[in-house]
Amino acid sequence: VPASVGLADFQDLGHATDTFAADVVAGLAEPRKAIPAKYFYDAIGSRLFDRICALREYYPTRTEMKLLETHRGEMAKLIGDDAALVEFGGGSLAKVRVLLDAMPRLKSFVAIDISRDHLLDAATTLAEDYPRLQVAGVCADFTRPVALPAVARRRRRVGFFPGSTIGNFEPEAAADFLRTVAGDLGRGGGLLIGVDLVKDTEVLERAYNDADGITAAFNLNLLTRINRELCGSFEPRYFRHHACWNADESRIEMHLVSRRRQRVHVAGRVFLFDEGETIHTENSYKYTVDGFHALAEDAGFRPVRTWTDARQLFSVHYLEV
Ligand code: AVI
Repeated sequence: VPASVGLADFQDLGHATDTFAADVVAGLAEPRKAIPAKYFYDAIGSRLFDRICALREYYPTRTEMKLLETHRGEMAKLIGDDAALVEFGGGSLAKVRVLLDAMPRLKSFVAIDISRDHLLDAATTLAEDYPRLQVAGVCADFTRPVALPAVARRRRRVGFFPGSTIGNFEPEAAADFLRTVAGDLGRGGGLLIGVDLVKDTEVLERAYNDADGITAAFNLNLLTRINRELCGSFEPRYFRHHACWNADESRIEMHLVSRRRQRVHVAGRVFLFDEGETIHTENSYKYTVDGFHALAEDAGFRPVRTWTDARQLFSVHYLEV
């Protein structure tokens, strides 16, 4: 059975694994060990992330969903039926359904994601549920420029980047990414983007330290992935999850803390850990509305409309190239 059954197009640009070994080895060799957060999302990590999104403590998903549901009429008008909608890092593609339900005349949708099987499943199910929509999938690292498939050519393009994934980039990388997206979309294009807001420390820290330990499992799964794919010898039980708010940098940091002094093999190399030493696995930057507008403008976008909830937990922005 071809990979693309039910889909108008499916392309795998092969970005998923080609830099994993090099990035992990380089990151563990740093004086402050760090691994890029994009490597959380193997098949297991993607499923754990879907469970995070359903957690009581993890307010971003629910709040953004509510904003999409409340304002989808206005969003649909800004996107326009003639556009090709392009989702960056769509994961389970649950959120875009809210927009698609409000846009029965939309013709084409492209989902770009790094997790191949997860993308294939989600895009195929979406194509079955929206038979009049041409659905294409591109398995790619969306931080690199992506040549969009035929269904998105010769159309105005509007990007959809929900979930505050922009917060997982360093601010400079976020601006670079937005510039790349502006290039993918082209003149006249738009971008609907979800951005988590700065707020009370307790609310923030609870969202990354859930009582069921799903976020801890998500963080620790990185070690299991390294063991499987890079001949690693991590003992996940000798590490613990740690997440805290860094007010100076306006970000939640996630770390894996070594519970003891230990040595670990990865891809033929040996790495030493002191007790209490950490691997910095993720930053999740939080913005103010003004701070995000400044970033978007710096990257060549014009903020057109911003929606926030009553508690000012989360924001969704429509920007134009
Ligand atoms: C995908 N990204 C926006 C999530 C976040 O909140 O930064 C990833 C995540 N990490 C821990 N929980 C969720």
